[in-house]
Amino acid sequence: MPDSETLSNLMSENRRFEPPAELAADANVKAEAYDRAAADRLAFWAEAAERLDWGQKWDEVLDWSDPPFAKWFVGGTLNAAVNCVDRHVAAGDGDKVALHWVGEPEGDTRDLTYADLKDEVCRAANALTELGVRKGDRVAIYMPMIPETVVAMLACARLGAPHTVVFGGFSADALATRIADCQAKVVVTADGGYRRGNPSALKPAVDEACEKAAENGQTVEKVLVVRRTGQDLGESGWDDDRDVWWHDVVASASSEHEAEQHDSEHPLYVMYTSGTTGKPKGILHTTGGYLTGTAYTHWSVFDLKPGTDVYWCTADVGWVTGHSYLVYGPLANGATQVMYEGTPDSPHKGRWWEIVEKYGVTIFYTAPTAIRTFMKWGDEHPGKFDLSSIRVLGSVGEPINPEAYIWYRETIGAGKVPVVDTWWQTETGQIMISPLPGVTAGKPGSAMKALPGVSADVVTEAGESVPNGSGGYLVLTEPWPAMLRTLWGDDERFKETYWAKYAEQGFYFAGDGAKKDDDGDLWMLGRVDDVMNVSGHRLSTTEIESALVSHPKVAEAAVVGATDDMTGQAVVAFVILRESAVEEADEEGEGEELVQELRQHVAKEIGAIAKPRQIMIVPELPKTRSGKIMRRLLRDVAEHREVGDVTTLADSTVMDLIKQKEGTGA
Ligand code: 6R9
Repeated sequence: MPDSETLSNLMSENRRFEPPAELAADANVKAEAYDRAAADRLAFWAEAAERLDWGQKWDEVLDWSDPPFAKWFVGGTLNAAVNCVDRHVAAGDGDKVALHWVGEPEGDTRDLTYADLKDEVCRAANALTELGVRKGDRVAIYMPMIPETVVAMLACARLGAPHTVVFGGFSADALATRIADCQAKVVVTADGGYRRGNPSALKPAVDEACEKAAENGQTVEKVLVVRRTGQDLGESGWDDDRDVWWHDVVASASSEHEAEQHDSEHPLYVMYTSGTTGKPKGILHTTGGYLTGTAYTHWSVFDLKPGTDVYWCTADVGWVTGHSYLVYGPLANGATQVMYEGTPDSPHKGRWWEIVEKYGVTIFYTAPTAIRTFMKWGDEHPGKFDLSSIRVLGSVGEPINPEAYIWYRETIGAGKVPVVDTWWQTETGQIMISPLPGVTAGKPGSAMKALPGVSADVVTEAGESVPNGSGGYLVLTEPWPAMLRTLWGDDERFKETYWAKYAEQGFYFAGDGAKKDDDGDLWMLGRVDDVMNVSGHRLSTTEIESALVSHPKVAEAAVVGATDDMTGQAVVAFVILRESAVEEADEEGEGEELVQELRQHVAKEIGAIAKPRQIMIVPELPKTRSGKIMRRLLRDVAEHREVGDVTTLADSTVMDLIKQKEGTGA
């Protein structure tokens, strides 16, 4: 839980921003939606589901007879890819641009209309079928931000083969674990993608991952490879029996493909996310409810006008935001959107704003960590471009601090564009708590309140609703359409993680702290468990600790998330070396080389995002008498504070030893 100082700083924020009159007058969703949804929640979601094309209409909106296992739109059938693509073509929007794709190298762009997208998805669906993919099979996707990534996801959805997209920045080990856990038999990848002006390889990591997955009992039968960079394929090269080029098998496939209508509860995808243990959780999303939840919230929260808006979500497809608000929500709504491959500073720090100007982006959705980075880079970069097309700004991934909110509104939004701070999770699938741009008088730093049809509360340890002005745990009190259905292959962990804490009340425990202000509006306060949030990405302390301990020189490790101006939280690790390594480290002069080696090791095991900002080599870790590491004390050290109460430590001198070391191994 955040300290009381943070809380009172937030609570003294009292600026309000009314929605612009014009936007309010023409808004997709008006204030009455809250009352209508409250009066009959299921009727409200049934109406939202009417936004989609169904093969067979459902018999029952929600089956909650076996909680926490929900079934939405029971008996209904639909095809997610048809809803995202074919139906727009059928409705006469085939020539409308679905994706303005922008590659990182300047001038490398492609526009795909809905008709183009339909042809590509059908070809890919035929090619995947040819490669042996059948309904129900799992397909792993490990790709850069290119149109083929979206095509591959939709082709899987079309076939009813759940995809699991693994972020291209993750390591071969992380990919292998995911392939093995969901038993993927096909992997879709690319030779590489562009990052910071250079080609960055992906295929060699897939080769390594396939080998590792095989050791864990999962044989990948086919690897489908998009040629993006044309770079060398690395040592392992090309396996003629296993590897096939996308341009060989997809380009030659037929663009006719008859789509099957799948059951509303048919699995759509598995997305892995960090939990409080070392093993990532495979969040399972299904079809009808997920598509209803993402399409409705994309339309309502961003006030999408599909005929005129140009929407841009900067998230990578490897995260849930890319799934819900780059692929499924926007495409189900027939939006025209921008998709950008590279980093915001390639080749210059105004690249994003140049893209906004070029395509006339009207709705822009990004993360606080990016906003803070732009603040640091200076107003001159956005200042060079015309951003006047923007009419709605969104934020996601972590709490947005009032300073960043105000900068976003002032500098990117010309001091008048509403900012929607959207709270949700991989598990919730859809935005849950957010202002509505045409309804809400926004408060900088507050996600405000649950959307129509969503029920959230802040409760005490005992599950009682806290009064206004108090903080507690964020819970969701009623099921919602895009909710996760279970953890892949682990119903027990699903129940234990999300539903056990408030089993009596039947609440979903989100793992976040929150506070209600005097008006009852919600302020998110970050995770209450051992999950860190670094640049909007979830990382588990345990997972990084396990990675460190897997290094032969490390005996024990403790990881904490320390407050960081730029990334929200940063990873700080405390490491005890094995005896043999201690002597070596001393010889090498305070172990600087070893620290670098350990940082690299974490990058290799998990991915560069997990690399600790700082590693301190310490002689002991602070533990309670029952052997629990007291991370609170380590956080004090990491954040350069006076160390708090040490009386529950088994050995109270440990903190003195650690303090002595502070700064030496950083
Ligand atoms: C969509 C996404 C989920 C965790 C969540 C919370 C944090 C996300 C937030 C926010 C405050 C917001 N979070 N949005 N905190 N305000 N607007 O980020 O999913 O990667 O699963 O992370 O992120 O802590 O529990 P995911």
